Amino acid sequence: MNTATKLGSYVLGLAVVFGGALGAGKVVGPIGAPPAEDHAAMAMPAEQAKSDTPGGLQVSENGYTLNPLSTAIKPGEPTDFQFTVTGPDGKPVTDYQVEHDKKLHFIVASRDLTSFQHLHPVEAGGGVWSVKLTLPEAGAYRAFADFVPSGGSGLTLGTDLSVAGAYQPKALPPVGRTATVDGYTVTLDGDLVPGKASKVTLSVSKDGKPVTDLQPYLGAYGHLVALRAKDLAYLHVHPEASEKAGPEITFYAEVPSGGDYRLFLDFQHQDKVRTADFTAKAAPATAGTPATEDTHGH
Ligand SMILES: [Cu+2]
Repeated sequence: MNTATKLGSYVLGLAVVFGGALGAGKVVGPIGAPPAEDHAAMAMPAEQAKSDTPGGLQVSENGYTLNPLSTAIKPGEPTDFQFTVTGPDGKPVTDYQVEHDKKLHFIVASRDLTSFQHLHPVEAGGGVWSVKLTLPEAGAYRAFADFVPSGGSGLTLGTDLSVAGAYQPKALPPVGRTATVDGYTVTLDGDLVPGKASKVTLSVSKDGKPVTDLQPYLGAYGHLVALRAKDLAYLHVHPEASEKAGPEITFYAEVPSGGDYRLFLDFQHQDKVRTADFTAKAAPATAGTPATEDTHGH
């Protein structure tokens, strides 16, 4: 991060602090200000330095490469999927930093963004990761490995997976603010604004009643993954540290461009992890776009 960016973040950070102190709902940063990273920095000190290219678009980055060892995957059949991540020395990486309770997070989504899984492979020795993977239907999938090599910065590498068979691509689900899963209703508040850490609040209810006893999952009450439609760019979404077990879970999502995104929220209640999914549209970036309006107050 260069000095100008640091200074910009610092100034914007002050603006956010002052906005909060005055109870202002809207904070307008200087035109052309860099994205605010302050919330993320506070919540997750070990978070990687921000790079301009979104994660997940490359199979190899900074000398690290994702190598699938399993290729033949049949629709609907569990596969012992194995892979390695090789480092700059060409050898499988065996030393990882724990992030969100795990050394490596493994996300698999269908290319049409209608199927999503967040899995945690186990180490099979020698830097080989192993996970039981079932891809529901024939088609094209993208797998992401999200990890921090010890002594390095965080990376998300992506690789395509193919499942042979007749394939019917599905249209992107329509933009919406309500998702239902297993009798739970999850509502989405807040808007994605390109280049800004946008506050996004998800509220969980069941049978019309707010859920206030969410269980911590991977060290937080919810985990959110955002994937950009069309290229499946994988976005870091930072949870806001919270002692409250629902019904609201707050995140700061920073999207790099306008357009459609798929949001996948993992939350745990009554010992089961469920995923609520949404399609959200980010408005195209315009000069002087205000930061996300805070409709909930502090
Ligand atoms: Cu994970």
